[in-house]
Amino acid sequence: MGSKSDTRRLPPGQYLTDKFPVLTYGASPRIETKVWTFEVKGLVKQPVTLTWAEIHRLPLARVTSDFHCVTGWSRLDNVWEGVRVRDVLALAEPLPEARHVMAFCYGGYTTNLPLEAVTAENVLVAFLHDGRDLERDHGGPARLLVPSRYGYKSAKWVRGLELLAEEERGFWEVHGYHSNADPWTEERYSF
Ligand SMILES: Nc1nc2c(c(=O)[nH]1)N[C@H]1C(S)=C(S)[C@@H](COP(=O)(O)O)O[C@H]1N2
Ligand SMILES: [Mo]
Repeated sequence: MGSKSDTRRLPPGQYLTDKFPVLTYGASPRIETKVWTFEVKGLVKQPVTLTWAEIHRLPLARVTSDFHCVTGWSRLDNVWEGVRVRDVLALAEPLPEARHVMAFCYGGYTTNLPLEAVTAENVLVAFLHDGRDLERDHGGPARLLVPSRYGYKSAKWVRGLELLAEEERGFWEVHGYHSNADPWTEERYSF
């Protein structure tokens, strides 16, 4: 993995920060875990809606990863804990024609990903960051974590996933940000 001063860990055009900036379009929604649910819908055999208690019956997974925002900052060695998206999807049994995913959120934010990107073993519905409950401004009580992509794919206050046959573009992607968003090849903009 290398130390924090190892610049090979920094994708092109990024700079390091030790802070954890908040980057949100609009206000942070407030969702109590009592009413929180996570939904998997679209091209699945068995649509599911999990409560906070139900999703916590899945195995807890821990991922240490670097976070890269397309505006330029990178924060290394974040420790995230939550459940693997692949475990949640397995409950819903995706149909063979499902190829793409739209993540949707409390507050209305959306972001799209290829299905194979969200079934990677380090993609989480994350509840904890650096050992503490996820702060509300960082997406608490739960956010998506997609380490392989720029930060805008890590949807805060995530409310569910819709499985799709064809790609649809999420909030920033419609506004010209790259649909795939690989920081190592600087997939920042697409139009
Ligand atoms: N719901 C929601 N999720 C979001 C955003 C947002 O505006 N709304 N911003 C994205 C962007 S651009 C980034 S870089 C990260 C920032 O996460 P942070 O605020 O925890 O640092 O959240 C992503 N997830
Ligand atoms: Mo971002």
